[in-house]
Amino acid sequence: MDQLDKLKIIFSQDSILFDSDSLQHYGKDWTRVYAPDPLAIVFPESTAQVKALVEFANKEHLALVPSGGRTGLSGGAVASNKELVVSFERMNKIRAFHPLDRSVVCEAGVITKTLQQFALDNDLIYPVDFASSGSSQIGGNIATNAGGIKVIRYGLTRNWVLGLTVVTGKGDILELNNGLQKNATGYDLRHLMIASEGTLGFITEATMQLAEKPKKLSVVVLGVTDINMIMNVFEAFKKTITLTAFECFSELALQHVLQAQQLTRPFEQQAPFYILLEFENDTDSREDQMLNTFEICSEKGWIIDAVMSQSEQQSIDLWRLREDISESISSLIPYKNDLSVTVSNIALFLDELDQMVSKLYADFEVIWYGHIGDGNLHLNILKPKDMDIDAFFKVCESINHDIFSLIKKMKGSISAEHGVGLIKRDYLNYTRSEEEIAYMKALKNVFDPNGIMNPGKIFSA
Ligand code: 2HG
Ligand code: ZN
Repeated sequence: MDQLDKLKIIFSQDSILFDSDSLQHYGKDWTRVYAPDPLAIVFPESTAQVKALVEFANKEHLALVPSGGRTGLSGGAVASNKELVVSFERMNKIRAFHPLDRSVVCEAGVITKTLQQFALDNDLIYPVDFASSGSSQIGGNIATNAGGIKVIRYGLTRNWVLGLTVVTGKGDILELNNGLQKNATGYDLRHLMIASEGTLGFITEATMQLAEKPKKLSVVVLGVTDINMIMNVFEAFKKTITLTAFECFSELALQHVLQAQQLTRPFEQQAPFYILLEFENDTDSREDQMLNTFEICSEKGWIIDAVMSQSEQQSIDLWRLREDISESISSLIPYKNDLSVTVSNIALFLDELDQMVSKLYADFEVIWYGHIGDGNLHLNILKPKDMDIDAFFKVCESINHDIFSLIKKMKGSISAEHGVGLIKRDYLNYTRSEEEIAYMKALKNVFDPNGIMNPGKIFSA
């Protein structure tokens, strides 16, 4: 009996897929660089089934790849080596809501938007947000510690996880932190699981914290005269208003999004860079403070023009100028960088990176955007139309050393929020020391001694 036949005994026929369309669909994430080649896809419906599956995989030496919404950008959910894909699609129930704790118990496959809507229906918010919230799942968000557009105010996914149920690579079920606010009883394994990309265990359930709803938010888009002015503007606004987002994008990025999404410019005048900021605009004085700061920034020559949302719809439209960039350039085969340094270092970093990019990537179209208020920049290099994909990726990879050395010099990260997966694993040493990587590998061995949990992700199998 082969592994597939044995699997058919554990899982009913409608819980396993192995037709070629499904293998293609579930074997990849948004990276689209690796050819999917999984063995099959299974759809467990409970933690107990995941445990049975992990026990089976250990006996059979079968590699497992967890699969959420597969919106990742680092190859963390790619199965290209006859692994069994474990989809959490059917574990999509919200199991409990505790109003006094403001917490929600979700199965791993709950879609981010569903949780956000559940929170709104209860006059609260789930504040972690990003463009892929309509398809990404809570389990995947936790496994990659997803960031997004509100980190400056609310932090990363990690901040909102009160409890986890995890099936480890050994097949044990761990209930971690049980929704507690306070629990000072030693090592917090919950935090070890967050961002572990399914390499230690699979998250099957999570207790998520919700937050109070802000009264009114307004969105402002500003045109900036020069890349080096962005952080001056940031400092000025950060001091005076409560920012819920501070994002940037270049004129080239704007051009792509306008064309691909049929949107209109925020204002007539072109600027080399734009800032999108969102702030809590709940009193008249807050709006006055925003306007005063805007005037100061204009007088100093940092800003050339601006627009502020006057309605919910206008806020949504302005947000699209930033949020839709990634999708708008996806068909142009971008080589992606997701870089971060401390916010204090970002001005210096932008300056050095700008010089480096104009020299190293002189022949390529480079698209700048990101969560600059968190110190996080997404630098996307577009493939020239007439260049072969492999040759293009080779050139980009050969340039990585220079860019990542700058990151290392500034003690930054080669992957701020997209994870390591397959795409960044060879560069881990630019952000993590040799000793740290050795501890990480030792931990992997404790939780997953047979190396069956998402092998080859974060570091080579
Ligand atoms: C964003 O901030 C996403 O839009 C995607 O993290 C970034 O496409 C990218 O490089
Ligand atoms: Zn991002």
